[in-house]
Amino acid sequence: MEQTLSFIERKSVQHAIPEHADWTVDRVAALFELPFNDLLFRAQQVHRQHFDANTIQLSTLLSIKTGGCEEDCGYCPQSAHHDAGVKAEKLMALDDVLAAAQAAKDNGATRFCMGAAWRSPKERHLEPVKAMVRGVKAMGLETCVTLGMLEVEQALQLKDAGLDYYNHNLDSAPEFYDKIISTRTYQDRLDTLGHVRDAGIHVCCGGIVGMGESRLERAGLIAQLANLDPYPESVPINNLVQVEGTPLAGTEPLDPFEFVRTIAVARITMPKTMVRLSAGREQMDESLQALCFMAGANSIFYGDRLLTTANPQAAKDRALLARLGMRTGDA
Ligand code: SAM
Ligand code: DTB
Ligand code: SF4
Repeated sequence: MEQTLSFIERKSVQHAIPEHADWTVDRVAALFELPFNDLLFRAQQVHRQHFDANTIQLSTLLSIKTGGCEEDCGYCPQSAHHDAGVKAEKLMALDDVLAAAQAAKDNGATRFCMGAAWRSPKERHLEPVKAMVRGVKAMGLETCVTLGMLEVEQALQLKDAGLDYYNHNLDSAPEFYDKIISTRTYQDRLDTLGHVRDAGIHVCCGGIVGMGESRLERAGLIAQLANLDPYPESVPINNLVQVEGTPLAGTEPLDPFEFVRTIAVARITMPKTMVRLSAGREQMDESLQALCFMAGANSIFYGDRLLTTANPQAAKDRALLARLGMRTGDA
């Protein structure tokens, strides 16, 4: 176990982290077990090798199709299987989406991510979504969509329209997954990620913590992500937003330091990825967010809403970044 190494040995380990390692669950778990300060120190070293540690990338989210989803994801207020008070809506009109993208750009975001509460997009959905991607791209924003499971043909069409990133999360370790979702498998998710990769689209893939999983299961999630070959270009780490009416409401909240550890372990195991401090910031205080930045998070969702739940006000985020002397842009 790494925490039993001497100081000198540990220092040499720090400089010997390979670029594409075989991150066994045990090796990832050993990182989680490090003393907090040692873990953060290592994460900062890795972060500073690859990024400007004072720059944060801003992505704005928009729910282009809200609610009424066929899947039964236990955390999600948009599932038709739960009664979380989210009304099912139709796909948004192009002009409204482009107006939201323009507002996000004017506010300082560099990436615009459009999310749909679908199991997978139907044939009739693809043309309107492609028009949204083309329009957002033409504004000079990076484009991202998250539409559920995707076939390779659909991925190629989105790539053609100018899609930069596809978000599709593994969500949890494989052994925890069945406790959360029954309507699609872990392998379904891996298949979609393969199709996205094959189409030449950047992969945005992460997960949720605070769902009642063990530390070993958090290590299992990170190991899965880090062993994707190549690992994702963007890794959102979500802290469960508990929504009344979803099966996971009432789960014991995660120790905040454990959340910071998860960020640090993602940074160490995926040195060049954008680690996104994602859902859950509204429930965090500013010191905790600052610790997440120290641990290697270099991207946030920026704007007053995530998909259906609240995110910190943009002005509040700007004030926080200013207090920390942090810049925005591509790190
Ligand atoms: N329906 C598509 C799908 O699931 O692939 C795209 C949208 S879905 C809402 C995107 C991601 O949001 C999920 O994979 C999950 O990681 C995250 N998410 C959903 N509800 C959440 C919650 N209550 N707290 C934290 N993350 C959540
Ligand atoms: C991701 O990993 N987190 C975002 C984005 N990808 C699409 C979504 C968070 C959703 C939080 C719950 C909600 O607002 O509905
Ligand atoms: Fe549907 Fe996505 Fe929510 Fe699951 S996470 S219920 S697939 S919108």
